[in-house]
Amino acid sequence: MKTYIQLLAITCLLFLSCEKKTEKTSVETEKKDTYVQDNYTKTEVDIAMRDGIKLHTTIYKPKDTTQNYPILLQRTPYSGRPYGEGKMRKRIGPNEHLMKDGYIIVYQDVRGRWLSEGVYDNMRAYKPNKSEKESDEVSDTYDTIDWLVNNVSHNNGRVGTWGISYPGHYATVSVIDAHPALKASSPQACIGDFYFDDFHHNGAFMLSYFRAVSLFGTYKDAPTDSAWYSLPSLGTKDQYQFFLDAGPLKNLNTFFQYDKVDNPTANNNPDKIDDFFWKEIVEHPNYDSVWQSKGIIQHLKNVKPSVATMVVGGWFDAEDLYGPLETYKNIEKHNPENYNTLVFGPWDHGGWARTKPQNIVGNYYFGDSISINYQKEIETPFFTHFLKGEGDKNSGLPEAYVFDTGKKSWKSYDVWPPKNAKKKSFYLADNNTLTSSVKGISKINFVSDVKNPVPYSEDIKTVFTPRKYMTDDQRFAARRPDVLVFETPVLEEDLTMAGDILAKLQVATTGSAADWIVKVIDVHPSDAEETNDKMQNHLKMSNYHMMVRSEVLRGRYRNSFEKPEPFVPNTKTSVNVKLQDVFHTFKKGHKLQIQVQSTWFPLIDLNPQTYVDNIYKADEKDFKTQTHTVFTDSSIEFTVIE
Ligand code: PG9
Repeated sequence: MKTYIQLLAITCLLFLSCEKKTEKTSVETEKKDTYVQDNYTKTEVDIAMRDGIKLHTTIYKPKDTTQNYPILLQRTPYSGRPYGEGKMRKRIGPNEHLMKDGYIIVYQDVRGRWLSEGVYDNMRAYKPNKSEKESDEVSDTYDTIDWLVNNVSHNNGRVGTWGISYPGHYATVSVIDAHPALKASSPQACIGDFYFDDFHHNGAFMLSYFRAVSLFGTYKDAPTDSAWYSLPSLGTKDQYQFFLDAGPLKNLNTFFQYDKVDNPTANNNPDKIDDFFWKEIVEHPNYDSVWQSKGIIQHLKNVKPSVATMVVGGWFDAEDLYGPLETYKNIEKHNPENYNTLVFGPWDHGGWARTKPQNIVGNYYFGDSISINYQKEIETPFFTHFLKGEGDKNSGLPEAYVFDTGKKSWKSYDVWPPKNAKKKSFYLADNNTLTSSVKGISKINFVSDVKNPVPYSEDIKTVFTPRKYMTDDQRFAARRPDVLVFETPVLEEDLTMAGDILAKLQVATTGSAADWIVKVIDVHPSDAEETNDKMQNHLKMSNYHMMVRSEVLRGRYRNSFEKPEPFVPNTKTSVNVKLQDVFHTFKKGHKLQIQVQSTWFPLIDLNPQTYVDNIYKADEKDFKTQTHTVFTDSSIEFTVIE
């Protein structure tokens, strides 16, 4: 039995140790936060491109000048700030290990952004046959690397590029007509094409991106260190109701000086958003030469073998999934001799760059230290090997390092999709079933009400870009009459999907236009373990309907993204919807479920369901409720590993 004095002493000791720990933790945090200040110097230079335009470039150099260092370069539209003497980032480089290993780390404002000169263009088109003084992002990158290796002291002549999302796109750009000093590039969640990444999915406008349009759509008339654009304020957090009340897309033109943006002049009227990008979206609803010229995937045919690439993405990335998958596959396809690897984990957009101990996407928990281990065991060795080490193909890293989001474990393959993957089809049958063969052909009808579209999420909130829905529970949708549900019986053995998915729908509509959304869902058993104490209160893992993959096809583009076609009313029509790759085991005891619907609001805009030339210019009267039909000889073709 402890005496009062003893208890008092223990309490004091406990208090002191906590104090010490808190003090130590805060000192430690302090130490970590001043690491860059303590170990790097920062300079800012304006590098002249071949056409004379100067790009603002921020250079962090190790203070220790007893050795030479590789250069790690990130080109970004999001600013290389902080600007100004003595103002430094607390973290630099792809991760903390590389920051501490010692690199010259460079951030550059791309042309037309922030403190760089020039006029910005989204996904600025690559010009293969430029004249000497002509420029594009490829030449800007080449000129930048050339200046850096010839002007920054203590560099070892080897350069790497990296970036996530738009910066990831500029990393992809760096491997085209690459500078000889470029030895390694890691495009991560890299935008491939704005018609299939971010703002559009297969012809549908990502209405949930509406507020992001302004971030990339307004001109500035001089280098600036403060934002020259402003995001539209919707005046409500209920994005579903706001956009439903707003009606046709044309009613949103009021957020932009839609009629003024013919000439890319300065936006001298700060109260208004003078948005050239909105006009580009509105005037080009089809996959025409404007979007095609900006896509980077088509230009990945001659990547020098001297440039090693590691493409990184997240299976639940709501923004850029097409980009990294197509970037990896096209480098692989057109440059088979190159060192080109793939890392895809259980992450949302950029999740692999975070250092949170728990890896959770939305309400779904995948495990601890997944991104922390990736940074230490994959990303750091990649750059070390090619920028400081041997630089040969023996990096010791796998060709495809992919996370099975059902088993919650990593697998390495020497090719992606895996060699032994095979196609396996399920048919959308009566009585909400998925069957392995067609059991007669019947019709399943549903009313698609444009006044009551299917929500894409249960959450009442306004997003800058969508994110969480990619693993969200789909029971709320399954219980709507305008969402068709098809599912297997409880699986008696694991079913592992590894690769892309193709929904081969047989449909009809009373109208002349329709969107087709397909969702692949992992139905968890009723006794599923509650693994996430941060889950939204109204949810439980019991019977959790986890979204594994989803995609839309705007039906007018079923035969061509360039040449839209109406549906002939009440006529059975083939519509194929390609869904991006997955790596997911539907475990024994779970069920595979498919949902099919025609609205997904406001993730995407509403289809009028009567054919008009340009939905961005449709009128209220064009929007009509229709009855759609799915025939039971529709099938879903999966890529599976037996
Ligand atoms: N790809 C992402 C994005 C692009 C455009 C608008 C909003 C987001 C990104 O760069 O983060």
